[in-house]
Amino acid sequence: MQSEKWTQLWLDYHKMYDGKDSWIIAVTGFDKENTIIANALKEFTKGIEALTGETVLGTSEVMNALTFTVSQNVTLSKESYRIEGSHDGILLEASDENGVIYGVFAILRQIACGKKALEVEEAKAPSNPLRMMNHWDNMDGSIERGYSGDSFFFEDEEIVINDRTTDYARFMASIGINAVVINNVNVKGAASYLITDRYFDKVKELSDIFEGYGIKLYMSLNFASPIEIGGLDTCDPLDKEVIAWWQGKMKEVYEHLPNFGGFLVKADSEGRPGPFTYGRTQADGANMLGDVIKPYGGIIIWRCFVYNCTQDWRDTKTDRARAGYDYFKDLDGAYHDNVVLQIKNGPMDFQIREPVSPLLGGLQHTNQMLEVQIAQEYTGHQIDLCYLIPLYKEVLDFHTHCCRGKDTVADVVSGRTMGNALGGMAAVINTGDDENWTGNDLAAANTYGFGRLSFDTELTSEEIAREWIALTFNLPEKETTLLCNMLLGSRETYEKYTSPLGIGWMVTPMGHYGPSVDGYEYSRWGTYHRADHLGIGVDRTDKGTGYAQQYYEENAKMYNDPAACPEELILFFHHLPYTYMLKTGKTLIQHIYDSHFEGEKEAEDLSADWDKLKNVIPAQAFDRVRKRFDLQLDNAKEWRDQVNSYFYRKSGIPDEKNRTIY
Ligand code: GCW
Repeated sequence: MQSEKWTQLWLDYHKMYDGKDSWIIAVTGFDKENTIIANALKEFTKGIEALTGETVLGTSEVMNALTFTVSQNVTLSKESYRIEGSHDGILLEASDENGVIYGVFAILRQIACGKKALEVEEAKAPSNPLRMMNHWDNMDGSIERGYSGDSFFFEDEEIVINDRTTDYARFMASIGINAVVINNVNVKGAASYLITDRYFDKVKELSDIFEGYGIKLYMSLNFASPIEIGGLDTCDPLDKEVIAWWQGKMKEVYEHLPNFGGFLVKADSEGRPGPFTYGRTQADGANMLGDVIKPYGGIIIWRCFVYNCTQDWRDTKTDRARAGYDYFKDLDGAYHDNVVLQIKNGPMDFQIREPVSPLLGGLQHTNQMLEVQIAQEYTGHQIDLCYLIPLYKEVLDFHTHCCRGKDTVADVVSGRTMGNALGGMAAVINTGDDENWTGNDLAAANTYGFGRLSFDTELTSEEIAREWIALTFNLPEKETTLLCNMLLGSRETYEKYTSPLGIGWMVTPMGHYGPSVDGYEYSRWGTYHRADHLGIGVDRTDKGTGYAQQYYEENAKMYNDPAACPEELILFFHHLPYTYMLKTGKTLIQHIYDSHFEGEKEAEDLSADWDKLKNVIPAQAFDRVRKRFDLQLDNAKEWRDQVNSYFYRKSGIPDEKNRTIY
């Protein structure tokens, strides 16, 4: 059963000051009946009243009232806004409805962060055209890699729509999200029927709610639909009958869902069907779907998570990290202009630290989009604290060297590098039907942060953390700084007690929580650390798998040479002896020991810091997080001890500091 109560996350406005004014609203250029405008004004009213105690009287003429003027300004770019407070009130200018709703939330955010209503000021255009959440929600109500309860979109193969749906849409709009994929990329069973009469009415209802907040609804697609729901015996993308089937299907989809955004496709990946079965390329598959959806203005987002998942650990040449680039680089330029390739931030799979995928910017003539994972699959299951925004920032700021100037990942996916219109950022979201939406209350900082960052990639991790704390908890300065520092350091803490130096994995198979050093070492997934009694790490240099050579020269050289390789990634690129001397003057093995002891200690500190916030955090939230810190401590100890014992036993080299290794 879905929970009947839910929190308001970062829209739980706190009274910031006692305002003495009342407000009227004036709208020029926009249609007040438009649902996005109407919703934006509702949000303004609700927010101002809660934040300042001032009343919003609507449009009736009232003497001495302040005016909230919403005005269309077509010279502003798509979805952008300008807000400016003055002694008369606030002016919000935007070129379109989305700009209005983002402007309203910007006003409320600034007040919640300490400005008076009449002091608000900002002009912003979104950094990315697509700012998207990917739900891995299944129609039975479960969520793949979900750690916050069940789906609030699906239950028992039905679509669920209630007040929570609207709140979800409000939250997403408030952070600048304009696209949501409602179902898991692994499309199976009932989910294949989302594009049939069985679900159209409900999907339309959902899509209308989203539309009211400027969000386009997208769905994940089963590439084998022509077989599974169409009764054909093939889904070969070049087969005439298959193409005709898809043409009819798209027509039907858009007759029912006129505002539908398009499809996300996981093909030829981890057992999902795809064009390879028919000897066709990824471009053949993506372009066929792109062509049939084009008349309706839809887009196809095609994932690049394609790799051989039946590897043998004895084979040291096949390298999963290479796969994305190997499969997609040659086809650069072949993809049609309503197709976007969605690329995971790293070449493997959302580990705590990976190099940036060489496909990002490696493709120079193809729409591309960055995929990150807010759901903490490998980063602590929303039990352990792990603020992921610093990781996303590193990826966005990475210089691909794909060209001179404008060569960062942020440049590439925003469209600035190639001048293309389609691209952006997508995240596997971490929400579920738990009362607090994200299991760990502090994990909502990642949900919030991803949206804000996708809208404005210039924001810093700290700015985002401070905003989120102000909006969610409105803490005094000292406590804000404490919590902010807890968030900012948490990713490195997690990295230290799990699998540092870019080695990754070592997690319990299947579940992906807790240590199992050899858990994936002999399996088929291509996820090896290659530790033996002499050393550890994967040789991905020109003498090894050659992965490092997939980067442009500057980066290829840097990664190829252990002395130049950033040490936090050194074992991703190099197989090194335990006696290898790191720049810190420590041997590799000593670093492994120290890092795990330090990480565990830092987890204890985090937990103790949380206790200092007991009096300022609402009791329920405090307790929920408290329980998770206890579990995090167990986890950190377990990781520390398992990893240290394993490497002590393998290497035979004792800890210089003589600490207990079990
Ligand atoms: O990391 C893997 C996950 C799968 C997921 C897959 C993907 C949705 O373990 O659960 O499937 O990535 O990204 O497609």
